[in-house]
Amino acid sequence: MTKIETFSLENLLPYGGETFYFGKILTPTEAEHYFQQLLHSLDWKQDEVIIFGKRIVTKRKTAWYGEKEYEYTYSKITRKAKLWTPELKALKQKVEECTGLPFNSCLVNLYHSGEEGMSWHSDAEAELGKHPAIASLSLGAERKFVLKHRESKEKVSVDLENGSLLLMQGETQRNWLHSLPKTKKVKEPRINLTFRNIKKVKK
Ligand SMILES: O=C(O)CCC(=O)C(=O)O
Ligand SMILES: [Mn+2]
Repeated sequence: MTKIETFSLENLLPYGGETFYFGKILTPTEAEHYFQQLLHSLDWKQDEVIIFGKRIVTKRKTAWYGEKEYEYTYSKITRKAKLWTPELKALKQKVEECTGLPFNSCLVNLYHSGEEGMSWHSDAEAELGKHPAIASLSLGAERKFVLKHRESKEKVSVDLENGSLLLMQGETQRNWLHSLPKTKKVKEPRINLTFRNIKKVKK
């Protein structure tokens, strides 16, 4: 029996991929503890992205960790992973227990408020292999997460609660985009951890 069956989870997507919402896997006390620990201990960087040829420094901060110093490229930036901190290792183990899947790296995002978000994209980098599984753990402010089918444009949304886990797998990255819309309603910060499994190491 897979973990998905054990939790009797239903696929949020009507076709073209598999995305499961596990709900809260951490207690509010654990979620608050990890939020504070990560906020103060991770090596946060502001991303520089190139949009229409212009170099823009995002307000959102990111941190990139793993079991090796993997190089990872997203939005045309390549970064070298730092090695797991004790908190990230503990969270990785928790996420592996819940999903039954292995993860060797994690991209962590810090949104200071609802004024920061992430625009439409998919996590289909070559390093992750053909059908990447991505486990997304949320801490802090509850935010809406939206998936949009590339062809039909059908949308599916889910509210990511404090301490909750979402898993995207199978064909999800190939057929669906996802985003974290900005919102004026949310004033509180949020940390999101996307655990990934790097298959091919860049030479
Ligand atoms: O913050 C989120 O929930 C989404 C993050 C995300 O899509 C990513 O890091 O690739
Ligand atoms: Mn993503």
